[in-house]
Amino acid sequence: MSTGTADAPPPAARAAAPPGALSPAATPTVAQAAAAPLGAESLAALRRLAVATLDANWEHDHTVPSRTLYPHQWSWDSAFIAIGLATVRPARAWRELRTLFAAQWADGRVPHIVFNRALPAGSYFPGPQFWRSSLGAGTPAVATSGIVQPPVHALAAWLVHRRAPSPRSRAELARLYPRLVAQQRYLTGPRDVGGAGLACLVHPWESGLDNSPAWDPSLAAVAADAALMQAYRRHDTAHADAAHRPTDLDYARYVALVDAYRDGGYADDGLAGRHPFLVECPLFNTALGLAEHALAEIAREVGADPGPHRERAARITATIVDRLYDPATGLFHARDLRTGRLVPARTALGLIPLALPDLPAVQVSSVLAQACSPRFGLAARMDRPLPSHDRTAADFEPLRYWRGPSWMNLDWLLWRGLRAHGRPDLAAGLRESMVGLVATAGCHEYFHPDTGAGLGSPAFAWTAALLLDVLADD
Ligand code: 2M8
Repeated sequence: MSTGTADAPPPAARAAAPPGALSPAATPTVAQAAAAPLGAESLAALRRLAVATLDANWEHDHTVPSRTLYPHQWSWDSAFIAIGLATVRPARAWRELRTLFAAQWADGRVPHIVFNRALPAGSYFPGPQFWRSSLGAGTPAVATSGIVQPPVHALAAWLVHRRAPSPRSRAELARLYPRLVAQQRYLTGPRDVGGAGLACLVHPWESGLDNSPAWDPSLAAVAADAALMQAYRRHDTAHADAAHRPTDLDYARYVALVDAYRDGGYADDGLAGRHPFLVECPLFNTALGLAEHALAEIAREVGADPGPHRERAARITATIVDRLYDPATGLFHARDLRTGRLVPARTALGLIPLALPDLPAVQVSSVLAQACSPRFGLAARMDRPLPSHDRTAADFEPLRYWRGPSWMNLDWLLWRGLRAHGRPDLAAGLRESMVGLVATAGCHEYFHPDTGAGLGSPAFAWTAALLLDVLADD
């Protein structure tokens, strides 16, 4: 989708709220949309659509990812949301981050869900009664989950400040800084199960790419507890097409993993000997490295020493290259700590280390070659959206979430990497594809990787937020 000259507002922007209500059949493909460039008026309409989506999802002190599917506060969603809010409602962006970090545990972990106590039990599964976060040590008064998500918050805080710098935003940064440092200390301390300096995930949900083929072999080794599953009802399949969501077997394993971690009081000591799912993820650890880069900037701004952050950032990048890069595929892969092996699946996770500004040239060029291959189809003029999984793989599924569909946050991370590594041509192509997706389908949770049709929740907050960020970067 080109964003060049003037024309009528895009179809999704003309549709009534909630945005993206067009039926997939009526939605032009990204390739078709590319033939009809967007002008200033259309771009303004798209911005209004995104702001309306964020406003509709605002809930007294945080933004919900989706009113139906995800009605509480999610950790990495809030970071992406804050980045977009900074372009239009900076005070709210800081509020978003403050609310999330008010739920930080004493050990530094930032929980992946902060539950809204005003919602009835059953509005999301697994809810507070299942997580029972008070079983953990040093937990906040509010109910939370006990696992984490990719630490994109330091980057978010830095970008929010840079977008709208003011004495107030400097004060917000200074207040958040020790909390962000504690978050890093948790992830590189108790969570460094492999002992090499990377964070280890104890649940696929911690990756944010819950259902990615990258987790299949490790998840297959987890005993599914069918009896446990029968005691609960899934919430997601009541609001989304079951064929697009993880299978019941996957869910039974997800629940068994939560059960195991919770019954150990969410403690991390001895995880190597007892926990059935332990992986190092390229995206999560890229976020860990990006956080140290951002913390170096924040430290400078608030009068702290940036040096240790720079050193840690360099070490994390070197360790990601050392442990997660496979020269045979030219991509990064997850490492299963229980088998000691790299997981063979070539997913979009393997492209994300490109977002690290200090990624060595060898890996930059091989990841770019893979990104531009038919597996992912990145180009200066994209004819299809970027998929979340290798589209030539036998287990590529265009409709099932994280197993093929296109996601705005993966695009955004890669877009930043392309700019950091001197590829404005490819960055522009990816940006146009992102804008084209929302222009044709609305602020959907994810998109069909061939047609660009909207899938999942139709009014999804990070899609709206990251669109605002890329549009503000004109
Ligand atoms: C999805 O994950 C939740 C569990 O955390 C779910 O499937 O119920 C993922 O897409 C995750 O990345 C995202 O943060 C969350 C809320 O948008 O939804």
